[in-house]
Amino acid sequence: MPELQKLYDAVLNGDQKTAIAITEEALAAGTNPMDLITNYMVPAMDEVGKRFECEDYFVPELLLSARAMKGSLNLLRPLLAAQGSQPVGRVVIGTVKGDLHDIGKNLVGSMLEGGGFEVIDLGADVAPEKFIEAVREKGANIVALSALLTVTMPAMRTTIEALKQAGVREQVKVMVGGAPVTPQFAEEIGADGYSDNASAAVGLARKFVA
Ligand code: B12
Repeated sequence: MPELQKLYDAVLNGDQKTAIAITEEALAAGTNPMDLITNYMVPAMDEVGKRFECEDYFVPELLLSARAMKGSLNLLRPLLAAQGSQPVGRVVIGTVKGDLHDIGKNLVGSMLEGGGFEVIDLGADVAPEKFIEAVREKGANIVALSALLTVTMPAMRTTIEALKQAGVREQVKVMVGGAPVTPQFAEEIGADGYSDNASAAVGLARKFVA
C-alpha cells in the first residue's frame, strides 16, 4: 500500500507523474477512489487555492497542480461512475462564442472537479445553444462562462438571455469570470456570481449548491 500522503504532496507540488503512480498503486491495493479524492486530492487543491490567494503560488503552480490532479482523476473517473458516487453538483463550463482563450477556464474546471463537482467542459468558442443543450441533457445546476476579450464579454449577456429564452435560466446558477470581467458587469448582465480566480470559483459554486 503506498503512503497516501504522497498523493497530497504530489498534487500540492504539481507533480503529475507521482500523482498518477500513487493513484495506480492505491487502486491496485484496493483503496476506495472516493477516499483518495476526499481525503487527499481535494484538501491538496484547497491548500493550492489558499497559497494562490496569499500569493505564495501563481498561475504556473496552479496549472501544474491542476494537471497533476487531472492525471489522477482520469484514472478515478470511470471507477466513480461505476460506483454511482453522487457529485456535489453538476457544472457546464465553457468560454463564450468568439473567444478561444481556455487556460483560465480549464483551471476553473479542474478546481471545480477537485472540489467534487462533475464538470461538463464544452471547450472554447461555445455558442449559447450549446450551453442550453448541455444544461438540458446533463441536468446541470451551474453554468460557468469565461471570456478574456472585451469584444466577447457581450456574448456572456447573450448566453444568459438565451438561457432565459429557452426556459432553463431558473434551473441554473450562472457564474462568470475572465480577466476583463468585473463584479459590476456580472450584475449588469444578470449573472448570479463572479470571481476573479479559480479557487474562489469553487467557493462560489459550493455556495450555489449549499
Ligand atoms: C494566452 C493568451 C492567448 C492565447 C490563448 C491560448 C489558450 N489556449 O487559452 C492565444 C495566443 C490563442 C491568444 C489569442 C488572442 N488574444 Co490573447 N492572451 C493571452 C494572455 C497572454 C494570457 C491569458 C491567460 O491564459 N491567462 C492565465 C489565466 C489563468 O488567467 P485568466 O484567463 O484570467 O483566468 C483566471 C480568472 O480570470 C478566472 N476565470 C477565468 N475564467 C473564468 C470563468 C469563471 C466562471 C470564473 C468564476 C472565473 C474565471 O479564473 C482563472 C484562474 O484564476 C492574455 C494576457 C493576460 N495577461 O491576460 C492575452 C489577451 C487576453 N489576449 C488578447 C488578444 C487581443 C488576443 C487576440 C485578439 C490577439 C490577436 N490579435 O489575434 C487573440 C484572440 C483569439 C480569440 N478569438 O480568442 C488581449 C485581450 C485584450 C482585450 N481587452 O480584449 C490580452 C489581454 C492581451 C493584451 N494585453 O492585449 N491569446
